[in-house]
Amino acid sequence: MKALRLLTLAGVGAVTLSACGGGARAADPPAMSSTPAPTVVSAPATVAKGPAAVEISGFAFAPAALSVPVGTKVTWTNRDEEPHTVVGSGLHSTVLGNAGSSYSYTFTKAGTYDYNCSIHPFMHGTVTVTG
Ligand code: CU1
Repeated sequence: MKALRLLTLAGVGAVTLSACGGGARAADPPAMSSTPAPTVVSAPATVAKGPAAVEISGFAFAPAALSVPVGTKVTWTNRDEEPHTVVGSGLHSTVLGNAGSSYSYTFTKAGTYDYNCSIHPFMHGTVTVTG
């Protein structure tokens, strides 16, 4: 009996809440109460905040173009079963031979860092570091 009474009270509460929501402001357009859409960045590079990650998957770096502020640590993680590397512009990983193996580098100077995979030279990536 006690459980039934609690359920009944909860039901009354729900009715009361929905009654409040059905007041005069119910006619407001839905856009007024919804979360604003995220700002669309027109730059082609992915802009990272905080630590940044690049996935190596399907013989490609993703994102291939990344933009980060100075001081950002970027971690590349191999998701392929094939070995890959991250080499160029001061970047020099060991062979990331297993899926899940990773390489990190902290960018301390602004500039454009081009890199590729030394095993598959067609794999290109760029990190743009902004001051
Ligand atoms: Cu590779």
